[in-house]
Amino acid sequence: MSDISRRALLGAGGGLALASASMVSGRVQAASIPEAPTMAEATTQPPLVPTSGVDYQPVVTLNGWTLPWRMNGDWKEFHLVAEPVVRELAPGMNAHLWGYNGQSPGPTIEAVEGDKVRIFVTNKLPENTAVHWHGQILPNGMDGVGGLNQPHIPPGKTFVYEFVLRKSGTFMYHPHSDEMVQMAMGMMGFFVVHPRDPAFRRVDRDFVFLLNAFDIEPGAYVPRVMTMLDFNLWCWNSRVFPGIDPFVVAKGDKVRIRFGNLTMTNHPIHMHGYDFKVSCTDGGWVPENAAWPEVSIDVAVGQMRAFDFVAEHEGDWAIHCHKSHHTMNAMGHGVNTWIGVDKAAPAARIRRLAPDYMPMGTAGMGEMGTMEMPLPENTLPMMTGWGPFGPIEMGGMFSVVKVREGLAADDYSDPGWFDHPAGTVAYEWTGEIPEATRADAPAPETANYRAVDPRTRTNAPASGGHHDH
Ligand SMILES: [Cu+2]
Repeated sequence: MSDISRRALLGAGGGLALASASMVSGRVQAASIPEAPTMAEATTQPPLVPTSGVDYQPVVTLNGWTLPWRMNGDWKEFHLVAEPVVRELAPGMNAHLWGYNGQSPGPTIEAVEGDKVRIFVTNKLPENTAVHWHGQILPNGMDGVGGLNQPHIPPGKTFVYEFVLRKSGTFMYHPHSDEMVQMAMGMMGFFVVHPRDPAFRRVDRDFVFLLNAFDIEPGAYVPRVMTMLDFNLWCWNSRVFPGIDPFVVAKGDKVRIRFGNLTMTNHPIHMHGYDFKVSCTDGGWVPENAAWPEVSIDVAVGQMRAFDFVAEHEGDWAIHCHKSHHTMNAMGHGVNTWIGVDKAAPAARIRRLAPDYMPMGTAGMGEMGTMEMPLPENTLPMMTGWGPFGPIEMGGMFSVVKVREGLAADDYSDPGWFDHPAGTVAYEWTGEIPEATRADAPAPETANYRAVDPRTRTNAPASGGHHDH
């Protein structure tokens, strides 16, 4: 059976499935390896609440899942399988990627400060791999740089990583073998270590995701792996808007959002409606009295950031990368700028040859948000998505923080669109619009300002636009 049909079988019934240990190839005795769970869904899965050991608030992996573990004596054991996967980037587009345990990114590894972790990594890729545990303080031989700290893991083999989690915080894992190709193919995952003290910096909702990017030509399925900067699909956890799930929180919750950047450029992540405090990086916790207030936080390549806020303001608040081409899906860069150009005459002539021809772009590109243009198979519109008031005209790294009164603590289901209180939505002005005052005209008698001429630094009287020298 192919990997995909086997996964489809295991995934029958949806969600989590457990591969029996006998399916694991490699030299390690099957009886000593924990099961390798696999995931069939690209939607956000429920967090795994610990039922023994230290209590913590588990993280919610955006459009992802948490890797189940087993205790073996005092070792917490996990099993990652590096393998080809099919990932839905958004409904209507599947990408043929490499990942872990059925998805890209891989499942989130979650444990507690002081835990002894044993992580089995089985390589089902057609080439070598190795796993680096980004940000962890560990023995040099466990750091996962193929060739430097360990032999690369050949196809078909399983290696074991063992280390003690020396500090709590926000970490990730990714390959350190043929790294450029393997990350361009989607191999990465989140790694959260909770504090030993359950009360330390505790929040009510804790979301995690990785920023990644692919370069997939319209109509294609496999990313171009030699692309350096000009990626065309800007993802959160290998999803693009409108495929990215909302961040659902209850009014009054303490909320943490953590993300790591494994793309090849920086991303200023901006959240509307709130200011927040940067609380943690991949280097550790930011002391509370030193945390900067922000509304956008730039995350450089290879960095992780976490920010905290109290969800006081109800509503549907946009959260997105502030690079505007990162909230677009695959687009042609060779498109001319036509703003202000009258294309009526040439359009009429082109239509004699191509009756469906539509001139576009003379008033901006927003019209693409409403258009259902024929696209190549397996291709997403450049901008799309509908809200309660019309097209949202977004793609890529965009989602919505949905803050609602009275949600149950474990309820992460989409509550639908915000029901605005009467009189709180921007509205159309239908009255008279007076002519704007021109710079050289006298200010109206009702003016409650006065003009200052920067060239003479004299203060002009409110009644006039000229000055005495
Ligand atoms: Cu960006």
